[in-house]
Amino acid sequence: MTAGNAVQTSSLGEQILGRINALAAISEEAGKLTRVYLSKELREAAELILGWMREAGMNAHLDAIGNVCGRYEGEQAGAPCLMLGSHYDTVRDAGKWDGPLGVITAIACVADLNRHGKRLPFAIEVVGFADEEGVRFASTLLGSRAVAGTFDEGVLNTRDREGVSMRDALITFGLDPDHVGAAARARRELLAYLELHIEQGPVLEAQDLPVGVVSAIAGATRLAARLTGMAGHAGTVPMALRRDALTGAAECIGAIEEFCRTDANGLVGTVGYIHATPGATNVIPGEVSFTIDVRAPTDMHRKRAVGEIVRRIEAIAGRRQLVLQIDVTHENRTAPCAPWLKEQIAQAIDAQGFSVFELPSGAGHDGMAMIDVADVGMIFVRCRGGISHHPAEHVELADVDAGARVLLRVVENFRPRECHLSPQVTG
Ligand code: HGY
Ligand code: MN
Ligand code: MN
Repeated sequence: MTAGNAVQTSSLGEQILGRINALAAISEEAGKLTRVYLSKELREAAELILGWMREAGMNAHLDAIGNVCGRYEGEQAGAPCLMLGSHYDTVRDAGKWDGPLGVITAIACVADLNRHGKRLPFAIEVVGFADEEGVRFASTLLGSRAVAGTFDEGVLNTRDREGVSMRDALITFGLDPDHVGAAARARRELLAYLELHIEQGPVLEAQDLPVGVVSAIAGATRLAARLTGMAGHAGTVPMALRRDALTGAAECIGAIEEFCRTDANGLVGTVGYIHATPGATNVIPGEVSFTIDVRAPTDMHRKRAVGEIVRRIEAIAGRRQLVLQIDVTHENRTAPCAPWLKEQIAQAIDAQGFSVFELPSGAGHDGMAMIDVADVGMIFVRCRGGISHHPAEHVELADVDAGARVLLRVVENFRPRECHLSPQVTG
């Protein structure tokens, strides 16, 4: 896509699809898509995205935490902005749409404005957040928390599985860990934060709709558990005398699944990672670490569930004479989307000839952090079978195009809130 008055030779969707594939080629694993926070592949992806932003007529830079940031001025330079965005990091063995679709679609919308020489009464900023998934370091939403001014500098000392601290990883990436605070923005600079993202669930497909309006983003609690028993000889220690950390963990994991499965109110619990040591066939595991991800439609329900899950794990550990260490590593409250933004998204969907359908997000998004500095709106795009966090993640070209046209329509018809138009808006 070239800036200026280039003839539009392909649909928005086709241009977006080409860039989705280009970005998906940047991975730290051959044959899989994995691009974690502060990796050299994330840096390579950042340079590619910054180039696209500049082609679209934006000033673009990497901010102090590693987000890619582009700005397209309005009629008056320096005006508050409508911020569009999503994340450009991925989970391990990821699909190519989760995150990048929102970033690339936002850039395509700005490029369309630029191609037609359009300037709006406000600026448009596009941000690609550097760490929404929280794969490398236990915490998550690091990029959007930095922008929202809620970044906890204590996480700089967390280490990845290779023992590299976030502090050192930032330095290797070319950033100054003591300078992360410079990424923070003031509320008065942002009219709203608007994110387009794949649904990552089956609801839009079941409704036979290409797009939807997000009502709220479900909160999440992540925990790290460690069970310590006694390693021993697999051939000589009688079963009744064992303190096997791995069979203890297995009972805990079964208990988590059973508790969530029998809950009637949408509770979900996941153990996504487990590691047993010493890890030899003929040695009884002495220590096991595993993660727990708990989500529910309301914060109260989730917190109650986390309390009950911890109690059940404590009881199992006690009965098996295992030492338990369990910590909350990350917690995000449910983030409601702003009614005035939902209304403008609904109008854009209707104007594009689609039925308006509102749905909650079970997946977490950067809007959970951005809500601390701006009102949040989200547009969901249908994905095949609701599959996500999996290489089979897929969006049909027509839906890519539909999402782009809806986002562009919201942007071109965006009406800031009255409070933003009065000069005394404070930060
Ligand atoms: O885990 C989530 O819900 C998001 O994809 N990071
Ligand atoms: Mn994700
Ligand atoms: Mn995502």
